[in-house]
Amino acid sequence: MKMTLRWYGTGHDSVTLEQIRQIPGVTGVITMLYDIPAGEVWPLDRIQAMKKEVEAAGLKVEGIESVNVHDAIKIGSSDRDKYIENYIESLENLAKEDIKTVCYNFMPVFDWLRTKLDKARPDGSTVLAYDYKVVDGMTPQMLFDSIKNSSNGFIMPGWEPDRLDHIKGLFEAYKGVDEEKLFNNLVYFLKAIQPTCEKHGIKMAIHPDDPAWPLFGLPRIITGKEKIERMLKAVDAPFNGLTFCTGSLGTNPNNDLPAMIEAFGDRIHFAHVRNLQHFEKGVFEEAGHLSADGSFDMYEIVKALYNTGFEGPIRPDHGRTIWGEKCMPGYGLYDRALGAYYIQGLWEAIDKNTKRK
Ligand code: DNO
Repeated sequence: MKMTLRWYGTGHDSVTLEQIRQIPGVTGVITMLYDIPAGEVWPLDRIQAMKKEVEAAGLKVEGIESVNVHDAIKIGSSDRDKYIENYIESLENLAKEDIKTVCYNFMPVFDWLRTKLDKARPDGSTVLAYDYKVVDGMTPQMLFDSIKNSSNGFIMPGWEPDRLDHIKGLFEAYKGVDEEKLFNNLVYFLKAIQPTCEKHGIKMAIHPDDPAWPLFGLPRIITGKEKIERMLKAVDAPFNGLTFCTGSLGTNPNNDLPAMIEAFGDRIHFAHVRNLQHFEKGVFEEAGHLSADGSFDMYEIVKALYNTGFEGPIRPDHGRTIWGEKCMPGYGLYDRALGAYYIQGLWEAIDKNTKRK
């Protein structure tokens, strides 16, 4: 595995490349061109400049999170091919710079959802939290507003203002898009980009839906073992893979994370490793990465990744906000650095133990 940290780019992130470089074992970043709206081509010169900046700091661009998919593709509207062509051009430009792991998601209208971005933990840290009762009592617009107002002034990924402007129209446009239709639109998209991905060795890593169930009547299709297996089989080629995100799939306590990792095996192209604490069904909050701080067995998760021979990028995910840091909720330096350290500690112990047997 290659240990990485997600980085939003100069001007968007409170964390610098120089700080990331000082976390032992972290050799690369997962980044994106944050200001390019979904559907537009990523210009080659912008990719080159971003890569140059990362490499000047002694790090590597290990992958992109995310090249976002335009809603026309998810809806399957008549103009989708134009957006697919743009997507292919972005992939080609990335491949020219040898950037070949691409994370994306296929969630309608919005991306991940939490109902509170600054929930206090008993230790005084704050975390992102979810409570189904809050979601039930709010409209999507209210949720957008509450996320915007509690993000410390940062633009949260997946909640960019250009989405806010279109939310009503988007809900209209998704009418008639049920689970089956969304799935077929994903397959159409994957088949269309397949030749480009295979030509350049690009690994597409779909991100699971977070939380792993439908919201506001919108379908969600990357939520559990059977559905993911169906997706992997529908376009059964190595390029079509997964971002294994423990924090997203783990929102549903019935998802057996280590078993899923073993089942998906080499179709996992990218790993997000973090911990959640579950309370009642549909009520959870994010925790420190340490097993004892939450509900997941992080040792079993890392061991399962190790056992599949995972060689791709891995990153700690949403951290707690600790030690007075002023940062984008979930994406501060301190707790993610602790997470990176911990995951590497588990990996080292598993590796030595395996080799000595
Ligand atoms: C949130 C992230 C998501 C993720 C996208 C991938 O913190 O986990 O925004 O990056 O869903 O496309």
